[in-house]
Amino acid sequence: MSSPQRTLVLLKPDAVARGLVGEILSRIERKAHWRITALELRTLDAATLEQHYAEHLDKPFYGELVDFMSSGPSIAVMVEGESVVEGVRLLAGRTNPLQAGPGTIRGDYASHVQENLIHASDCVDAAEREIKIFFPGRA
Ligand code: IDP
Repeated sequence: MSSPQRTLVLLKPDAVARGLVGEILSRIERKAHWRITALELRTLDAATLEQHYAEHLDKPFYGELVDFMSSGPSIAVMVEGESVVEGVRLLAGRTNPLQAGPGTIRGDYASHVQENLIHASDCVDAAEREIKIFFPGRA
C-alpha cells in the first residue's frame, strides 16, 4: 500500500561540527524512492527552537537543549517518500544513543542523550507542523 509522506530532519550542530553530514545524508539518500526536496544550513535561534521543541518547554533539560541546538549551524532537510516519517525515525534510532541499535545513526555515532546528531519528525502531523517552521514556503 503506497504511503507517500514528507518529514522534517535536522542534522544537529554536533553532526555538522563532527563532519557527519555526508554520512547521515547518504544513509537517507540511498533509501530507494526517498528524495531530499529542501535543504538549508542555518544556526537556530531561541524563538525557532521554542516553536520546534514546544512540547519540551517544561522539561528540566530544555535550557541545555536550546544552548546545544543554537551552538552552531544545523542543517534542516525535508525528505519525501514512501513511509518516510517512520522510516527516518528507524534510521535515526532511539533518543538515547546508548539504547539505539547498531546500524542506526545514533547507535553508530553518538553516545550522549542530548548530542544525538539528528532530529526526525515523530508523526505525520508533527512533520507538517515542523515543515511550516523550517520551510514556510513549502507548507
Ligand atoms: P527525539 O529527538 O528522539 O524525538 P525527544 O524526546 O523529542 O526525542 O527529545 C528531543 C531532544 O531533546 C532529543 O533528541 C535530545 O537531543 C534531547 N533530550 C531528550 N531527552 C533528554 C534528556 O533526558 N537529557 C538531555 N537531553 C535530552
